Amino acid sequence: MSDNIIAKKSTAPAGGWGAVWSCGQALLQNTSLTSGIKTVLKTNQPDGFIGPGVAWVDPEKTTSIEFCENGVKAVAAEMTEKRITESFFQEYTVSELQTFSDFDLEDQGRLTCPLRYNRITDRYNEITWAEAFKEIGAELRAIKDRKEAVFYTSGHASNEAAFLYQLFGRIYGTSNFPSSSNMCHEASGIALEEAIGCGLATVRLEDFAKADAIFVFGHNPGATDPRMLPVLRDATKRGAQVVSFNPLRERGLERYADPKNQLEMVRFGSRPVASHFFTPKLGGDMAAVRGMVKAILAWDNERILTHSIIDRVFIEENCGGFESYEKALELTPWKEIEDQSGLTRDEIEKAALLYVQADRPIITWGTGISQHKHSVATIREIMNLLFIRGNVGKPGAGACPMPGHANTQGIRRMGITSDPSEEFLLALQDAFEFEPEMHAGVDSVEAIKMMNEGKLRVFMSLGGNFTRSAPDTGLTEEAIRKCRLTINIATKLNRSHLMTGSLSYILPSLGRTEYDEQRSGDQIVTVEDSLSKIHSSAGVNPPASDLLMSEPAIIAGLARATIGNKVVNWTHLIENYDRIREKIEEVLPEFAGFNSQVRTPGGFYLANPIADRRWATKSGKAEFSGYSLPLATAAQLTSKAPKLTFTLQSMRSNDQFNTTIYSLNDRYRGISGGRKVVFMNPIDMRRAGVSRGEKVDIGTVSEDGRNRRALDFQVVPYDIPEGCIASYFPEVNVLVPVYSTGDQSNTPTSKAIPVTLSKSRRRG
Ligand SMILES: Nc1nc2c(c(=O)[nH]1)N[C@H]1C(S)=C(S)[C@@H](COP(=O)(O)OP(=O)(O)OC[C@H]3O[C@@H](n4cnc5c(=O)[nH]c(N)nc54)[C@H](O)[C@@H]3O)O[C@H]1N2
Ligand SMILES: Nc1nc2c(c(=O)[nH]1)N[C@H]1C(S)=C(S)[C@@H](COP(=O)(O)OP(=O)(O)OC[C@H]3O[C@@H](n4cnc5c(=O)[nH]c(N)nc54)[C@H](O)[C@@H]3O)O[C@H]1N2
Ligand SMILES: [Mo]
Repeated sequence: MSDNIIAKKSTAPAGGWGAVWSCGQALLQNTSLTSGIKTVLKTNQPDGFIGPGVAWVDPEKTTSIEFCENGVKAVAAEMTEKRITESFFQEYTVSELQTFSDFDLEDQGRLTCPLRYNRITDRYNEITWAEAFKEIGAELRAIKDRKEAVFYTSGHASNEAAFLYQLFGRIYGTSNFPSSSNMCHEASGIALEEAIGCGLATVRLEDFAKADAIFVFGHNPGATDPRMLPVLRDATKRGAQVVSFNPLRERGLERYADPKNQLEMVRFGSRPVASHFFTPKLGGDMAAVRGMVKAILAWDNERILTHSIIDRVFIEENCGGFESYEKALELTPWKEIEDQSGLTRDEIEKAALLYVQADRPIITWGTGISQHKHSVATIREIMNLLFIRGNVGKPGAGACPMPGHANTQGIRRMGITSDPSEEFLLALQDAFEFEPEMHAGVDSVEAIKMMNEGKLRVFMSLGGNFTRSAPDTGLTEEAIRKCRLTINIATKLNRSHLMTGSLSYILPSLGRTEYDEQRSGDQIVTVEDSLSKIHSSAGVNPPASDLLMSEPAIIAGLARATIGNKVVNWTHLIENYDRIREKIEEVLPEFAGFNSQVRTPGGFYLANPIADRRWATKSGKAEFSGYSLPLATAAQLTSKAPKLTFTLQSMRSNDQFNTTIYSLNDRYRGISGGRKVVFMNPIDMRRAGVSRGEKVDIGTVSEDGRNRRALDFQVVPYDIPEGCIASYFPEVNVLVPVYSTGDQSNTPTSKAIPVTLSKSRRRG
């Protein structure tokens, strides 16, 4: 793809013809329109498969085609008619492939056969599955200290695959199970666990229909959760308030045209989505929310309204820590709140009023909240705001983190974590009669550090694109290359596969859209959406190649070759995935009746203890938190640093799914033809002496002496708070320092990177 960037303000609504056109393009690029549409119609339907990459699904609506731009593009990408065969690897060495763009790598099409890297020729060669399993098994067995192996998982994997994967790893003897969740919504799980004893959304889909206010913090559903737009728009239609907290006024929250609404489409109509926009500085949300609570408590004390606006009964009966929280509020002056949030007291009070006027508010949040240093504290503050009016565990109200991958929540439940509960490990021990390693393993960031120190020697990846999704691209690539053995289970070629260890393998798997036939017949797999509903998924297309194996079958093959069939009869399990689900049920009681439930059309909900206000915290109460505001958010550094410093956030366009780039356009933000752009406030542009269209180099303000630079980014003037700038993930991951992570969550601070800008030296 060429790089001729045009930046023009966009006025089109989210969804609408833009979405239809963009989906048509994606289908045509990859496959024929007829077969594409046929498959798309099966996405998220009861007898179909769960779209690759949507965590917010609603297959209950069986009468209408749930239109999801994300889903269509992911399906089109997976259905591509392009194939990579061995001749491709005969043509290019791995070093040559490294000069390909990420888009061009994935654009080669589906992987079709197992591949082994040959260091001498610097090429991948085709091998048989039997060879692959035998060689990898022998290598893994030869490693004495099993804790030197890392099993990474992308949030895309099914429950069945994830469960087998961690089981294999734990029997093998490691506890290193980093995942994409470590870089995504880790902070949400931790904060919710601490606050209410359950790290998941407290609401279900039906609650959104009852809510009279929906607060959307740091989330861009127009691009990243299009399925949420009709829900928000319906809320607006019935008079509910939709309130956005985001440094950017995202198009998808401004206007939306429903591609399913024929009248609207014919008339080129659209409707507003959010009713109110607050634009805090990056990292300023904790201060903003604290200000809201401070205002509400003050109104309550002054008896401004006739009735109490604090639910003291709820607090008394359910909560701990309210007094110390009140002290923390007193100790936070308005000046600090205004400085840090970038919002005025008036604005914050307006938001507070919207909140108290609602009887049933839901607060949702995205990675704009979860990828900061003080994310856990910020989410706890959001919970404080909900608690003061008893807005948790009541219909139509509650908290809802919005993680993105189709099964982020499910893989965690299946045990993909380096620090599982003792209860989980003991249940696993009972069900399979082995002794799992009880010590915590490494998460994604720790894995990078330890691989770099030469302390980890095996990196296996179930999906994902670690070297692009992880922080500090250069350092992460070096880290992977230091490994003795790397194994990638994947559908398409990506850059991570080119970062080879001494020995490297690529194992090609079936995609979600394809039939998965095992000994007992066609199989289904399951995923869990972010509202704790389990959906089954069955492919509808023939596999891209006869040589592909399913993810569960690949894991079983590797496990059998490494640790044999003694502890677990992998061959037996894989013949019929119901047997895997029986084992899941044995380990996780919430899955009682899994195999019959899974065949219920529309899926089934796992129990939500919060609905009955059962708080599984240590104290048995819902806990207020009393953190002080962070000493400085990155945006505040700008005034103190010697050189003009900005806070950079890395975000997504609607035409990418994480590291997979579908096109160089971001139609909602008016960008076409390239992604190396940096969005800036015109006042900051003047300060920095740069003009529209000019190219700049971005450099991280380094704390470890390492030089991190991203070159040649085109400046785009934009409505964004001063001191804050924005660019795209993964292009700017080179700038995200591995040492800068969230307190407790250890998630890279991808939404707050302190950087400086300089004019690019190269011309053109
Ligand atoms: N099309 C598409 N859909 C996707 C994905 C994709 O890559 N492409 N990825 C999937 C995944 S894995 C995930 S986790 C989700 C991610 O979904 P989002 O969380 O919506 O993803 P981002 O694009 O990173 O957007 C972050 C949003 O937060 C805002 N923001 C950044 N920092 C702050 C802050 O400090 N405060 C506030 N209030 N706002 C802030 C940004 O302006 C932006 O609107 O999307 C999922 N869906
Ligand atoms: N700077 C910055 N970094 C970020 C973020 C950010 O906002 N800013 N966001 C973070 C977030 S929220 C996340 S979730 C992570 C994502 O991190 P990852 O999960 O590691 O990355 P993805 O791009 O989702 O992985 C895509 C790859 O998965 C493979 N794949 C797709 N479908 C399948 C399948 O069916 N089976 C198999 N085996 N493989 C498949 C394809 O080969 C594709 O290249 O990135 C994080 N990194
Ligand atoms: Mo994510």
